[in-house]
Amino acid sequence: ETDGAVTHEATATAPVNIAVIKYWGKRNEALMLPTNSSLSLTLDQDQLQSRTSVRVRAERGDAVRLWLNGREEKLSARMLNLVAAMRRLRREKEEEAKGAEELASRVLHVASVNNFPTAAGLASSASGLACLAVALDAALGLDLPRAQLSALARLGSGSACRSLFGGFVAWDAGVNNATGADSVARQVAPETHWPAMCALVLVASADQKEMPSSRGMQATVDTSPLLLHRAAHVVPERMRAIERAIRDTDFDAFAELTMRDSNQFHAVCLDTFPPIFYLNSVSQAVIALVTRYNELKHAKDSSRRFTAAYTFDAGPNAVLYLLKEDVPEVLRLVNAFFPHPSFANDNDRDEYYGQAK
Ligand code: 2P0
Repeated sequence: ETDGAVTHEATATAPVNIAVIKYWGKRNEALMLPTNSSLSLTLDQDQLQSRTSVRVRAERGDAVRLWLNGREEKLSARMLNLVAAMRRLRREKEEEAKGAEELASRVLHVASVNNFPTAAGLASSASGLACLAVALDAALGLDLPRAQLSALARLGSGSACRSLFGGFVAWDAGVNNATGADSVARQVAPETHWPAMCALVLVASADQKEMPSSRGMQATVDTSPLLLHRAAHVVPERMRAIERAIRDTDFDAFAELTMRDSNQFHAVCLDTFPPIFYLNSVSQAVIALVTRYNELKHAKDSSRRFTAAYTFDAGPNAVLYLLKEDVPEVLRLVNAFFPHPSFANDNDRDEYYGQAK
């Protein structure tokens, strides 16, 4: 691109979040309203992040082009929605402030990279769409408040609304089906509230999943009676309980709720017809290992019941939540049971790890 072609440019980064009470299902797809509330932890931005640059070009038009991890891709309908909503806000601003520079109908180029495997069930859409909202906000000079950016990010991907906040973040389902105004993410506690809390991300496979989340959850909404039970009778109490566990920094309560909710999310996937399988044999081995480790470790020491809690999203990769003091022991355990294979050459290694490298 020549210098004159780009008039405004902004780059933003956004962190991944991993839910402990899982979002799965929309009651309204146009407004992106979930069937149940959810709660996640935003991970350290230095480890897993998306980075997105938005360039506003000199030429007029409503075209938007996207490069994801260096390859040009078509924008999804939801991304186009998000861009359209933010261009509308820019247009309103221009109409209010006479003489404001005309940016609302200019060609946009978006480049986004993840420093981790994309679409492998590691919440890449959450960080990616959160990042897009923040970068567009800056490139279009909107300067919107965080809560509004969160609601805009939700239009791109539900879980993205939680990545606008750090620490422990709830997304309340809300009850308003006309506007969705009360379906908002809010910070339950900042990361400094429980600094010992750590996440270990175990990559069992960096392959892209076969069933994208949005299609999978719609199939669940359409066919699973268990989802109705979960949304009405399980999640509301779990949201209260996990907020209590976080407030009291009660790791046992936090761990049990986390593992039970991961299990139930995968149960509703199995209850979908035809069924959806995100866990594989490695995931099952991780569940067995964590379960047995917790049992053996705390058989004699009844002051606690859990040292590590597993959770799985829409893919086979595990995230373990645990306290900092226990990281070395759990890492040793994981490395002993799942040793890194050795490779004859770089090609074999790259093939094994897919995009993860
Ligand atoms: C979550 N997941 O709460 C749950 C747990 C996966 C399992 O949010 O259709 O990519 O874009 O709203 O947010 C994955 O779903 O789906 C997800 P859309 P999204 O993190």
